[in-house]
Amino acid sequence: MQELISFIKQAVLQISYELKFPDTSYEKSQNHTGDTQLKFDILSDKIIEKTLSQCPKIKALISEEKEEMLLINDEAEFIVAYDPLDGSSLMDVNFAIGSIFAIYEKSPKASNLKAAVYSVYGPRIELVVCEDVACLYRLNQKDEFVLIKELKMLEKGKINSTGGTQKNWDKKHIDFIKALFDEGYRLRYSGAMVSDVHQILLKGGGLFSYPATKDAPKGKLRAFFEVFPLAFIIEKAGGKTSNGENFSLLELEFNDIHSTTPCFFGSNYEIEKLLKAYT
Ligand code: AFP
Repeated sequence: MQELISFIKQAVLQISYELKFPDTSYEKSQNHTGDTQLKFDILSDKIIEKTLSQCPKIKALISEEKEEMLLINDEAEFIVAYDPLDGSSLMDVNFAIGSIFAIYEKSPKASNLKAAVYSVYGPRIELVVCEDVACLYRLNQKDEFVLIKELKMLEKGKINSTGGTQKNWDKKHIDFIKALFDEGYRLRYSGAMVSDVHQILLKGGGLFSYPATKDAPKGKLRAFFEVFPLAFIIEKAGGKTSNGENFSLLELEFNDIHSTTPCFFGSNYEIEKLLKAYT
């Protein structure tokens, strides 16, 4: 696993170099889900594909930017699903964005997740790597990722980060979010899931949610490369997750690699409150 993670670090480092002087324009074509792609989305995808293809441990790659899984080495054991540039619509405003990686053994299923990694390209380059515990690393001047600390969620947080178009929320979500604000929670939402969840993890608590909405009844965020890896990290750090009905996002199963799900990530208090409000 360490060898595989070192390839991910190389790809992250390369993307972080390219981000210093990026082309922030859009391609004329669209991807398979009909999204107009940034040139930088495609560049990040190419960097990750090229770097990870050299890792002998990787059987296949699943990219948010590609319709099909890419087979690399049938004999190898791990499948890496990745979002090359999460929050790319924030590139023009120079907010923090990131890359997310889920490492599955044998086949892509939440129960086969062995590790998850994400990077944050902000004022600093940070990496969270999680096998059994979630560890924060920072890039130093020698281009090395230096371990800073283990990350742990507290029992309860203070921030509330919720996505989706509010006019399309249903009443139970409106009431639940209002109840958190009435209790004193403060709004924190950038529009890059990786940065918003990173904030909750670093502050030790709070809630990130992207609910089912009238226009997106199955949510917006993608299970295999966004939701599962971040749920794995939050739960290993002592937090909780749910889709609004169950006790963990990691219980969910999907056949389509581009499936989406409503999702909630937080500390114990907020997820218990969610389950009482929702069920
Ligand atoms: P992009 O990568 O296309 O910018 O999408 C980002 C994202 O998938 C996730 O990072 C955000 O939490 C979510 O979309 C924001 O969506 P809303 O703009 O609907 O809140």
